Amino acid sequence: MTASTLFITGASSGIGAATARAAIAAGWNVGLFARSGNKLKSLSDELGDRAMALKGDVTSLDEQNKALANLRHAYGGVDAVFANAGMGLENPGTEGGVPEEWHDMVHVNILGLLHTAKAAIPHLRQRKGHFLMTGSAAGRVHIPGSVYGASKWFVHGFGGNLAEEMKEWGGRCTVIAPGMVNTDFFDEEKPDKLQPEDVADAVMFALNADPRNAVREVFLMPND
Ligand code: NJP
Repeated sequence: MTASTLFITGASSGIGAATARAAIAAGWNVGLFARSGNKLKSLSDELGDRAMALKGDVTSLDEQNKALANLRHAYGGVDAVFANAGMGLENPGTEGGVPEEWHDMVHVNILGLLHTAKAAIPHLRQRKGHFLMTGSAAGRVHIPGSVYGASKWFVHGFGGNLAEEMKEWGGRCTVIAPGMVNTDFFDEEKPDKLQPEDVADAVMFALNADPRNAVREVFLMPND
């Protein structure tokens, strides 16, 4: 049987890189998309022939269209896409927030996700495929003044709407919503929080569910 193929944005570190490792272990091909070409190269070297480094920026629809076309050319099609690229803010809150930082974050967390979906759907439609996106615990509760959290509320709202759209042709859509995860997202280590492998497990759970079962959201929290 031909291996299925997963495109991952934000694959150069943290949750995206852990998911790439889990998917390879489960027999998938993976396309690794992020801006850091050197990190993608070393990860694809580690993962072998079933991994492809695809350097690009999620804020560019064109770069994602090209990456997905290259991935399809290499492996014959794209069965699943994990829209995981995202960034936080140095300056939290609304009164204390910095508009230039909001601008960059909205372009990655919101418009980048929309571009990933726009680029991915034509591929996924051909295979009744699966679109997953990284939301957040911060997209499920209200946090005082959090603009980052509000960007993840967008992810959760869009995820539900996209699930309804994809259902029309048999596709599935899942929001992966973790609490704090020990990744480069933070400047210091978070050993007591979730590990990126825990989130990768959640992605694989949703991907592996029987096709009759559309897992709409996986919400996971550190048990500390
Ligand atoms: O963090 P990190 P995570 N174009 O910093 C990429 C969400 N989340 O794994 O481009 C393309 O290791 C960046 O790659 P590069 C969070 O909001 C986290 O924790 O090379 N890619 C890197 O691969 C985010 O959505 C926590 O710099 C771009 C990746 O994004 C997702 O989890 C909790 C890009 C970030 O990896 C993965 O973050 C939660 C661009 N323009 C949700 N900009 C948590 N860690 O606690 C960034 O609820 N990337």
